[in-house]
Amino acid sequence: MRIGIVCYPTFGGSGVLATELGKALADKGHQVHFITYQQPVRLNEFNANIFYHEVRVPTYPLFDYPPYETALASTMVDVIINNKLDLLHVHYAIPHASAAYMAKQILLKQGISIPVVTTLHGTDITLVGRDKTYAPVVTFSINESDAITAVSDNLREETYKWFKIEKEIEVIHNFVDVARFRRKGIDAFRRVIAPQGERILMHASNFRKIKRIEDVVRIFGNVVKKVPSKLLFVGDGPERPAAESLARELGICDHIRFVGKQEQMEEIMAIADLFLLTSEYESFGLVALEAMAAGVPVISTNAGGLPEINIHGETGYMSGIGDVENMSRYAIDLLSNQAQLDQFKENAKVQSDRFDIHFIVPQYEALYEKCLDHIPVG
Ligand code: GMT
Repeated sequence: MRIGIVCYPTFGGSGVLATELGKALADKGHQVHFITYQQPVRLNEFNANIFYHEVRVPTYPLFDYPPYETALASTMVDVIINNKLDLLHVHYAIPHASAAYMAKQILLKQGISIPVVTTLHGTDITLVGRDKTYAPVVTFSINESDAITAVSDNLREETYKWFKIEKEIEVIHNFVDVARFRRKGIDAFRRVIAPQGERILMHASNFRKIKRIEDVVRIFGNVVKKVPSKLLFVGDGPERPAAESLARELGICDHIRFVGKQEQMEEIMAIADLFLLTSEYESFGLVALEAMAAGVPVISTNAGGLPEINIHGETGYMSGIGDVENMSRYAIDLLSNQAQLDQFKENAKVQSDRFDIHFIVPQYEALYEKCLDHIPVG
């Protein structure tokens, strides 16, 4: 198949998932065309089946807001025609689903019929999409997609709850390339972070409010009093200054490292003992799954789709949103009991196997086939 993939090229989970999906499809012999405004961060290796088309948004003094959606729809039309694409798969509804609808209508006028698959990822539904400024367009363009997928049961329910969706939403859970994440931590790297053999806790995200990273700092503040440990913050975003000043206030700065945005997550995850995800909402929590694949237990909230991946008392623990004391207790107990920690590490790996790339990517391929069967040849 010749597949167009539209996504955000950034470190966010939707872009990561879309890029990994495109790479996996290319490995299976499909021709994959990424259409984005920048090279996706995880698109970092050569593959003869992968093509990248940059969306250029020319500016003009009149434009306070350059019309990205128009540029995207036009680029979609151009790429679809010139590369004879069979199908367009857009990740994150805003504005990708409505741009795809526009492109589809333009192509229909030229006798070309292309199915559009929209994958909902989370905040496009639960946060941004629900805002009434966007909701009518989001509802319309989701309904106009030929197939709709959500990355968790929870996100599917949320979508039906907040939007008037007339079609079936199929759940295709996020995935991880287990083989890539299953590696031994580099000792030299571990020694740099934890020179005295301290435990290593980790959090990785875009540091937005929804992640509640101050809770991560507070949990670590409690843990470090009882267990010699270090905290690695991976990623960056608006809440970083607040986290830093809280760490200073609690007098734990020397034990915390902010390592910024990282591409090789598998290398970083491999040195961690425990992953903390304190979000107010996660449709899925791809980063937690990647941690599990690396054999790292997860202490998380029980928000959104997190209970679909983190098994309480087996792969980690879950608590209510903001329940710092409980999450701290769980972390201290687990890090103080080597046998239990080892068992949880194993359980985390076993659980991540259920979401391995080799099980999930065929689900997308089957959906594409189904869409192509239903579309009349133009
Ligand atoms: O987590 C974020 O804020 C980034 C966001 C995105 O769309 O890039 O992630 C969402 O999609 C991921 C991949 O499907 C999910 O694993 C995340 O849980 C989801 N984030 C939220 O729902 C907050």
